[in-house]
Amino acid sequence: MATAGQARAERCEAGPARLGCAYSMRHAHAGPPIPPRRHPNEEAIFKDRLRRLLSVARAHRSALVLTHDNPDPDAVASACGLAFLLERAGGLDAQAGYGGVIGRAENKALLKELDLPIRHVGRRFDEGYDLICLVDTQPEVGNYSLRGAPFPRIVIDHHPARPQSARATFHDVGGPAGATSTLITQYLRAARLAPPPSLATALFYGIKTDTRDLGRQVEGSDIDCYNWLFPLVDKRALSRIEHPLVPKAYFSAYHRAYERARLYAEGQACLVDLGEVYVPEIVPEVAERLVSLEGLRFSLAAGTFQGELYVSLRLNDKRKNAGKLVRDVCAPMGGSAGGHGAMAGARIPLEGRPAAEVAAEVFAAFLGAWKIPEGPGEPLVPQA
Ligand SMILES: [Mn+2]
Repeated sequence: MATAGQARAERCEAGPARLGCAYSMRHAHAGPPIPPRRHPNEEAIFKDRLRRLLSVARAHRSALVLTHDNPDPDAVASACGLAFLLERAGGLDAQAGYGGVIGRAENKALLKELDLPIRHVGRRFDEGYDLICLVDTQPEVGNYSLRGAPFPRIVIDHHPARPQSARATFHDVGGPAGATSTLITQYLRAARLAPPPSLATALFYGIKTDTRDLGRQVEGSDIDCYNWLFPLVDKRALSRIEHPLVPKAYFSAYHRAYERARLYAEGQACLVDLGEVYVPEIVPEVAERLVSLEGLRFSLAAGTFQGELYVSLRLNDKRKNAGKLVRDVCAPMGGSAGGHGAMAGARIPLEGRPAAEVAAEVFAAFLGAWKIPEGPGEPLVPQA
């Protein structure tokens, strides 16, 4: 005999339109729920992919697992995860590496709290490695160090597939997955390898941040891997990562961001040139913060660090693709760009040009993409 609870659950599943269920009604605008499970064939698919990945890897001794410069948590976690997999399942020596800087307080805390075995690599390639792997980016994007290194043999990335990636002996690109950490977790699961708490925490945090707490560009596999990792996560460390201490410069940067931010087209766009920034990662962070403004279609932040202009775009507008937009605007200006649906970024070498001039050029191009006229805009915060 069905209990009252079961009956209620059945009514909810039957749909709000016919039977009325307050919760379903309230969330009806959110679209169909994403099933928190993997595709039925996913286990078999990743077993097969793992076999092919390892057969490529095992022909080598020593791997460098590289990710994009100024890596975010998903990039760091994926690099450490693939290095772990290659060591444990492939029997290779493997080192995770990145270029650029890790500046954002949460990301610094990620490395420090978990003591992750990832190393900063110089621009010159160390000949000691005989296998180059690339995660969370693809060869064509060009946003990683060691450009003189051999073409990566293994490429794993959830961003849309680029044609050049097919040149890698093993490539798993384009997902669908909200995070590269999800793909790496699936390989670990296929290999029956339980990650140690520090790696599990990093992968979990990678999925959490790239999908904005499973709320943006999320797939069933992300939710499934998030749940699988959860019991392995070091919760105290995670809490310290998510609530880090920040330097004074952080508050100045935000102060300047709010002061300089300009609204266009009656608040549909918010653009800000932060000028010189203390770490490049403050640029995407500010873009991410500003996109939460009511009624906004996109936010765009720019900032200068060590002779390069960093640009970050965030969209609420589902009709446009951030990755494509940023590539279209920044590539002709000599920039390297990466990103996907709702978030993307680029860095453009200034080559002696004034940063403000290049930023203005970039802003004009993005406003043009939305057919918004250029101009000074309205201040986000009324000036005293
Ligand atoms: Mn990612």
